[in-house]
Amino acid sequence: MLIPKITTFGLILVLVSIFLLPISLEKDLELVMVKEENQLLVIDDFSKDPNSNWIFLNAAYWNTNSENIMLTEPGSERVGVMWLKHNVSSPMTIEFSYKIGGGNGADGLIFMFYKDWDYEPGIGGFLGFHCREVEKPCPRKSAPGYGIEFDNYYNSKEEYGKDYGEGDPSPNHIALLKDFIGNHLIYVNDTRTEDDIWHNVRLIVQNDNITLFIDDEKTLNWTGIIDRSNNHLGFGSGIWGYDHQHIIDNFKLYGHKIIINGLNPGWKVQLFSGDSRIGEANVPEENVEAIIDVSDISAPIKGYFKVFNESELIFESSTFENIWGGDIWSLQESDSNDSLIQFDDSFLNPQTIAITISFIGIIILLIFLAYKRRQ
Ligand SMILES: [Ca+2]
Ligand SMILES: [Ca+2]
Repeated sequence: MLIPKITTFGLILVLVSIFLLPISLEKDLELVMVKEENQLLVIDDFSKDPNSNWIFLNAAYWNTNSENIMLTEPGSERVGVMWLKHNVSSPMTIEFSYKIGGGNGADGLIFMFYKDWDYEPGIGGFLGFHCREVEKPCPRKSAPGYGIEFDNYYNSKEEYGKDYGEGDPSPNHIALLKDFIGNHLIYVNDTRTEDDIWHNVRLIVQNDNITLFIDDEKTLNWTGIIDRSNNHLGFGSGIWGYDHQHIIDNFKLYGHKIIINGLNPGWKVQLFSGDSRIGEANVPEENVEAIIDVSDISAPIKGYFKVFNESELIFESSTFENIWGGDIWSLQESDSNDSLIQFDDSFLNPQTIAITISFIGIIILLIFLAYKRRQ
């Protein structure tokens, strides 16, 4: 009577394991959101040697004590320029802080972008934006590109050079320049050009719009066709006879799109910060990625993702501290699901239990069969 009981017991174990296996397989399809890369992102507070990211020219140097960049300091007839080593021609957001002052005036600093860097930076009121024809002849558009200038000294048309044309609009102005130091596409008169106080800049360069915030206040807004044929960015500053300090710090460069791949056509991704949904995108037909526009959101974003298939929420990520425009994220199955035989998690997981029970059941059946044959 014992033998049928053993057989039944073995069979029950095998059946139980057959029920448990699908549960364990379903658990295996756990998803995770993983950050792949961000090729655009540059964050530099200048606390570490910046020479890996930047090229420094003339008077510009890394101030190791105050951990910032001195573009120009008191002296005469100086220019300081720094260039980011990698090229950028896409829409972007730039942030930095600056402080100008401490001396008896002049000349200002400039953030340059989509710019040609193949020239000798001009001193004084030229801010290193292009060459200075006083030293040697150079054509007006020898180093085309854009600049956001913080100009604290009035230069007349004559001072900029007769051939060039335009002069400064006022002694203190913040302006968007193109190609030439006297070509102000748009400007505002503003005393934050030499008040010896730190200010925070956020510059948003979109496809056809440039918006400048200073201390979170919208200061310039310009719309038009933007020439992206040059791809360098950096800073310049010049002094002539006066001697302000021109210092920058806390540089950030990031993009306007977050790409999430590993999805299916027709799915949808939402980006949340706290309880508020700050971005959303659908996966187009015959595609596997969603692109969320975050161009008007200051980064880094502390937030999380929700992924929906055609009808329902299928995944919600944990909260990430640092989501940046330009990030590429990927929805993936979590690592521990590649093989059925994987015991590294816990011996109590359903998959392990199912395999173990099944194994015991088969052993019992084999013992029973061997026993029967010997009889
Ligand atoms: Ca000037
Ligand atoms: Ca100017």
